[in-house]
Amino acid sequence: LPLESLQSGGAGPLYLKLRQSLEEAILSGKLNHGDALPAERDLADYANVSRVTVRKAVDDLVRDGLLVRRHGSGTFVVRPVSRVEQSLSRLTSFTEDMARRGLNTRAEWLERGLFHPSPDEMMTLGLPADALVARLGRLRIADDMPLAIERACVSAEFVPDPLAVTSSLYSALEKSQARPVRAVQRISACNIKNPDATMLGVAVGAAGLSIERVSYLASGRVVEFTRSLYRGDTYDFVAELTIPE
Ligand code: 16G
Repeated sequence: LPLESLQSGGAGPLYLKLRQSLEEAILSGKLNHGDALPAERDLADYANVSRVTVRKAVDDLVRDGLLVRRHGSGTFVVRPVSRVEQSLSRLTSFTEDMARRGLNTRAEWLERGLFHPSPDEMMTLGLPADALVARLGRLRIADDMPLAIERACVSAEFVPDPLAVTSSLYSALEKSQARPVRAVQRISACNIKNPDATMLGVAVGAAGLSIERVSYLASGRVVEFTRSLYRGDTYDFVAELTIPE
């Protein structure tokens, strides 16, 4: 690592210079994705700076998603997911989308259970006041990179046992013959606030896409009302346009 010259070269706080050297090492491939970062003490000795300086530089890179801390095992270089290009005209599931790209998905559950619907959910799903809904709130992660926070709401008829949904919601719906065939999706820009920013590993205020999907069965009945927050720095939504008749 080209850290020897930190003390001498240029003005500015040391931790920023260290941050920049580490970032360059990551981007140039000197530090490979998945590599463990040397221990804080070793880095401090090597770069001839204090451990506080090392910690600040590393904190910065963790916040920006280049490094990840794993409890008990150290700090690692994150494999960058190049931008995800997502079609706006195909009704697919997150799990399928990522599998097609060869990425493994996992979820951190934020909420999973049966609830009385909020007025919003009741109206959108067209449910009577005494109905129950399954809420499935997840941080969605592909190959260790958190990409989105999704909060799905479906009638309990279709997902009577939310705890049995361990991976894909759409495959659970398929099992109850209720996989949607059509959806309306609304996308708007937002700034990501906490706690979402921390979960997604982005800076507070970073650009996000807030997406609402209402999906339907062939009968016209609403199946799903999902509110999602996607990272603006990783997603490109692409639609094909045609000239109106
Ligand atoms: C997508 C959908 C979401 C749906 C989920 C099902 C968007 C913005 N959202 O992420 O509405 O609930 O797929 O994925 O595309 P799953 O079957 O992997 O749970």
